[in-house]
Amino acid sequence: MERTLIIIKPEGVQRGLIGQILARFEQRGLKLVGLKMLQMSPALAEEHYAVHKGKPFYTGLVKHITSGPVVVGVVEGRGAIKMVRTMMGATNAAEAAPGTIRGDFALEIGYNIIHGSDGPETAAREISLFFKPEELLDYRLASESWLY
Ligand code: RTP
Ligand code: MG
Repeated sequence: MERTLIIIKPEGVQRGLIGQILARFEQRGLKLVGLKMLQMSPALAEEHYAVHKGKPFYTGLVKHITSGPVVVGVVEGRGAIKMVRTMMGATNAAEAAPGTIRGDFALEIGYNIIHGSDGPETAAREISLFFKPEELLDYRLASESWLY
């Protein structure tokens, strides 16, 4: 099983999309093993987006992600990293396919609603930035035997 980090960005929280976004992952059969609401500090945001440091959008990105509460979760399932990325849709929401989270709820690259880790190393790093090991739950859903 694979684990990946998701963040419902401030615009997703402000627009009342938390439930709908989490429902998509649950309905697909992915399992939430960690979930919390917080407002990111500039230091945490800079660490999280360190790979983008120096890019023209970096300052605005950090300012935006720290501007209000976010929902941070860890999603588990077979191939969860790629599956979540597919369900998110293209980074530029204007080009995201209908049926994806960005394609259904967003218009702009800078307000694209959701973050998802982009690979196994990134996922491990990002999960450890936001969650202590004891905040991640190891449990089995009754439905799992009907999914796998
Ligand atoms: P994310 O990290 O949020 O899951 O999104 P991503 O992998 O699809 O996109 P990434 O290239 O990692 O960029 C991180 C976030 O920065 C904002 N961005 N703005 N104005 C721009 O050209 C630009 N490029 C990226 C987006 O909000 C993107 O999600
Ligand atoms: Mg990214």
